[in-house]
Amino acid sequence: MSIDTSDSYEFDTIIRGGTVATASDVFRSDVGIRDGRVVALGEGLRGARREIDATGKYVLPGGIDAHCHLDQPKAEGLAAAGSVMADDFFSGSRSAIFGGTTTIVPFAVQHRGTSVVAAVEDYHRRAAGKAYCDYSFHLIVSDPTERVLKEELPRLLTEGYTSVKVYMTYEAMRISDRQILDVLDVTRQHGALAMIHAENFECISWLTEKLEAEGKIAPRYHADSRPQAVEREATHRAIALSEVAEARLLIVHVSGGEAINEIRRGRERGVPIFAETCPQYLFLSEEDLDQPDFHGAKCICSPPPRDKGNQEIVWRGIEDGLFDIFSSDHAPYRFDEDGKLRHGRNAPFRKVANGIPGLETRAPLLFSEGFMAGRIDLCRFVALNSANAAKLYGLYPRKGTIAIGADADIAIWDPEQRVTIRNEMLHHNVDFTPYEGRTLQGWPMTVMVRGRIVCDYTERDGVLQGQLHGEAGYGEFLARGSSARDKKAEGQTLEAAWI
Ligand code: DUC
Ligand code: ZN
Ligand code: ZN
Repeated sequence: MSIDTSDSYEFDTIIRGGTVATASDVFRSDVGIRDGRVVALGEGLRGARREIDATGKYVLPGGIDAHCHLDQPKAEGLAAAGSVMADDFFSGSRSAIFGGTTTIVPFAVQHRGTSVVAAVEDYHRRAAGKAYCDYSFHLIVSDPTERVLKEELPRLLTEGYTSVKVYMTYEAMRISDRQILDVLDVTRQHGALAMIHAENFECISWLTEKLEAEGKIAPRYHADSRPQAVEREATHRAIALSEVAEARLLIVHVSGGEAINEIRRGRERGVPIFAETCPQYLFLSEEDLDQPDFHGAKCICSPPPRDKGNQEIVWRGIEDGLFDIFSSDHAPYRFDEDGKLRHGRNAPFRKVANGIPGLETRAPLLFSEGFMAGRIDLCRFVALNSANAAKLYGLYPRKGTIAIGADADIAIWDPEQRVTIRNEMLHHNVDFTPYEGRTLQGWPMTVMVRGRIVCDYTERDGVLQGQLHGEAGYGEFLARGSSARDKKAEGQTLEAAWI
């Protein structure tokens, strides 16, 4: 990097000589940045206070992790009740930037008997002054009262909280089909997007009781309590509800082939369904739940990781456009008494907090095993890593692309870096990563949020050393617009629907 101290310069920064990619194009270009935005693209740009040499590197939009849980207050009736989330906005956003992610969208959660507006206010307090990157909130509605449906949601949806998650399972969070229809009706009217956790609650509780009666309580039985049929049925029902309500719906954390088939069928009927998957469904399997000394609990998440065959099916959905977005579902519980071990090392799987960490490893895993391994091209990587989330959640084109006028949220990836993931190199507050020891090809070496370098890496003796340059509190809250247009015709990708 070089810095010119003279006063007259056209750009604050030029990123020189890299290969720039968006969700639609890959081109050689310098990137000129002024006042936090991209203001020029082209070769031979001159006149910047600071230049970054990106020769041999990929200059990509910063990642958007549109499904992560940070500093969520506890609710009774969840496996996590009593467990404490290890990451707040401070450590969570710090971890995000070191993995090339520059926008995060966690959840403001309404618990039963409380107000959604109050949940949003509480969540703003939790985020204030702490974030290293920009952030927005999805809403979670667990109690869709008349007041919520008629007053709170209409107000919040127009104030920039344009996505609402509902649950079909978890005692404390689930709402009925009728209530889901009510929520979908409100999101449709406001051009917002509903998100759904699709698993059949009755099946899970029936199976869990049966397994417990047979003494099958170890972490590996978590997978048996939530087989694919449980997810398939709920996915089918969720799609039918979306069809009936004529409302767009995103199925979050899709884990395997059976739910995927339902999504394909729904789309063939023209239902406006969007789909998300997560690294755990590409890189973990039910075997990871079967580690000794209760270590399998580290990989308990819902839906559970499936078998290797399903990993391949999920990869196909990554490759062929079935999946619109790729999120971490970061749910940070330490392997200690505050987290996964809250009820001890012999606790039944039912009592173990659900969730795994992944904010920092999400984008590098997809870059390495998707793009570098030749499964997807760079445009598809950008689409899954950031552009589609920006479009779906009303942040595009401010976020999710490198274009004139866009925020200069940029990650400069070095495809030559070979990095073995170790928890000690990560910046979250969780004491493990499920990807420990996995070697990746490529890493985001310099990360910018609105034109400011928030972190970068140097290499010493073959090991990457991360440096934090950003400040907690630099990250801004993003009020969002309404989401991208419907997927109109069957088989149409989000990219095509956007044009
Ligand atoms: N499942 C969820 O639905 N949310 C958080 C983590 C998890 O495993
Ligand atoms: Zn969920
Ligand atoms: Zn989640």
